[in-house]
Amino acid sequence: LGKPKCVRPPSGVVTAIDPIMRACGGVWIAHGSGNADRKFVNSKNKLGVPPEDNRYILKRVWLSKEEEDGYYYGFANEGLWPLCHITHTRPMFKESDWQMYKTVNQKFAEAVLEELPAKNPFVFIQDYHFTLLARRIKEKRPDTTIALFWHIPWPNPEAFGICPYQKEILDGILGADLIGFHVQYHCNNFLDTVNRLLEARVDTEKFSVVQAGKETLVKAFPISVNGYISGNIQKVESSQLERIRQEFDLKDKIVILGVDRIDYTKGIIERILAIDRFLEKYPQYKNKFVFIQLAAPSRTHIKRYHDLIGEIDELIEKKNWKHTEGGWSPIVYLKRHFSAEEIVPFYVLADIGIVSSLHDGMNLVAKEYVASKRDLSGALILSRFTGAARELTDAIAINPYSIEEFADTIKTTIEMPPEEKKKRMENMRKIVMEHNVYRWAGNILTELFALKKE
Ligand code: ADQ
Repeated sequence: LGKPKCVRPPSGVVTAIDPIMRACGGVWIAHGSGNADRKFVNSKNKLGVPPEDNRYILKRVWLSKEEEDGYYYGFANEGLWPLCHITHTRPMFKESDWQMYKTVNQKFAEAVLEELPAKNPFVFIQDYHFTLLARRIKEKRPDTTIALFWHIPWPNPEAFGICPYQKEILDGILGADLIGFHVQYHCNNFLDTVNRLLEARVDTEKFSVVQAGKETLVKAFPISVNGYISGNIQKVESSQLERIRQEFDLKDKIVILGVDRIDYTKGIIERILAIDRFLEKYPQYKNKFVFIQLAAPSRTHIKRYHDLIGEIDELIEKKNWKHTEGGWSPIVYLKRHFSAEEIVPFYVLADIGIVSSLHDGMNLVAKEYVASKRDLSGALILSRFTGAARELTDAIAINPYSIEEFADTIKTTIEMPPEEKKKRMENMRKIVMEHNVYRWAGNILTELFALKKE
């Protein structure tokens, strides 16, 4: 309907990899899931991106509806995603999904093999959708050097051990020469899992796995955002801020913000319950703040996600009704996809950013919020169960499962002395600016090239 629009998906992987591809060039091979994607490729299924200034090539792999269902919605997102996140959502393993997952991994392997140069090929695989890809590529082209980055947590061996296809998955992953996780803890879990479930030698000094004479290095590379480094900083006009203030009646109000893909791992329900409890305990804050939640629906064909959208709608409606007073309601819920340019003014406005994931590999929203605070204003409330919490130790840490603690933390954060907030923000900004996503990619690629030389 209407004119096709180029949309960047609300995904941490895209946020992180796109700037790297823009800087380095190359070919990114990915599923074309947009409904106008077929219109914008050449006869080789390729196109230059971004559309206005082609910096790299996107090669599309087309999946049938059955393939997308079994591989993406089924095995990857109903199986592996809940398996790796400890959120008490039961993983579902269906044999038919697994078969489709294998088929699609093979299809991607073929798409990669077609692109490999004759000499010294390097491949960088992203995420849990492609556990079998490295092995499939190596079978045909053993001279390829391969890194795999795992963007989500890796569970302990007991948790992983319920997966019926554990051995094939581990063996597939170990086709890579280098495996990256966000934090050391996930590396340790991975090595423990391999040690327990496979016949392979784990070298606990080098942090590597040796299997059939081939070594795979396992290392932590905490991912990041582009750091809004100079030249890349988006200028936010004060008129833009004023417009948002007027639209949502924010004048003289404390602004609290959440920005998420709608996913049960992100702790959105817990956040609403904490706002509710905060108002019950500290009614003096009625009419003094507004909590804005930007939320992009995602994976909506999966029942758990579909149900969650309904649960959040209902809960917000209920809590707003409970606390509404003279035209004021505590929660503004904007349920749609926002472009990066649209999100930044909200970050700039927010006095408090909340990231309350129940479990999260890293969480880039936390880092985007910090990166946007050029004037050192604001404060970040951050779940202990995110990878980001290991680096951003100046955030105000919460356990999102404890609604009581969460509610009290909102109050403490509002009342925290401005100098302390400023100091904390300054420290966090140093970390995000220095350890930006270019450094992340640089570290992985340096490691990978060194392996090749060996
Ligand atoms: P995600 O689970 O997608 O990523 P996250 O790292 O928070 O989570 O990234 C989300 C991205 O989507 C951010 O760039 C954010 O700005 C954007 N976004 C959020 N809400 C949006 C909305 N309403 N509209 C548009 N965009 C929106 C996975 C892992 C994370 C890990 C990343 C990168 O789950 O733990 O940090 O990969 O490795």
